[in-house]
Amino acid sequence: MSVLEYIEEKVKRKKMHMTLIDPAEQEPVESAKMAYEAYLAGTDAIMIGGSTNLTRELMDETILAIKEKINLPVIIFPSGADVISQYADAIYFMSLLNSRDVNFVIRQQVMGAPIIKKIGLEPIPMGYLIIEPGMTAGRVGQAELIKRDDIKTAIGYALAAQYLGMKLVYLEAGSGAPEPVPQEMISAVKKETDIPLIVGGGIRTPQQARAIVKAGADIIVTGTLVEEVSNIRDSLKKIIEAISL
Ligand code: 1GP
Repeated sequence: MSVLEYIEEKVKRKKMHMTLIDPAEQEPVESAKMAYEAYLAGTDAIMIGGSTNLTRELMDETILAIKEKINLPVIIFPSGADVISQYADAIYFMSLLNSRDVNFVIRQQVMGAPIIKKIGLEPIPMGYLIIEPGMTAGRVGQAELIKRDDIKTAIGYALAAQYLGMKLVYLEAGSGAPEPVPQEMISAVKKETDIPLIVGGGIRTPQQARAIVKAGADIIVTGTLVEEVSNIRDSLKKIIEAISL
């Protein structure tokens, strides 16, 4: 089964949780420990990526360390073509649709595609949309941020992603955002589109996670949480329980 099939099958039955690990934040062995705790808490997949200070070597070492410990899908969440590792199970082949910089819309993808083909990695086409405040991803990705109350624009981008053939759409408030993407935007986008909806950025509490899936998100992503809490397993368990209710 491909990783996309795994996702498509799971979202038919339940809300999914993915754990984002930034390899630049800690040593590979520490990243692997975090992934293991997330696995024990019941996360469905590990996403690997970050906006700054990443190298392919660090990606390789981190993914290998994680794969040694757990059997969950490891998906690259790339910042560019230079971080593509052959050791992952899949890569989000994503376009930052609301970037002003063509580099993030298509050029990095043009550079990455032949590498992905050569190493036989599974590409998962995804439309990536950055909503205010966007944080580092918004700045680095030169995003023309979608305003938090501009639901029409969010729907337009999400539908465009679907009509371009992308299999997933991701509403991103930015890692560490003070507030997640507004529920009204999530429910409107879910209502108007037919592809699984991922929501991430600023999700810290079980209450927020629950409100986001109730609004219509199929998959939630948490990253900062696992870096900040003392007990990853307990904290993530509470989030995962909240989205399973
Ligand atoms: C960032 O959406 C992810 O790309 C996760 O955000 O770090 O705020 O959980 P957090």
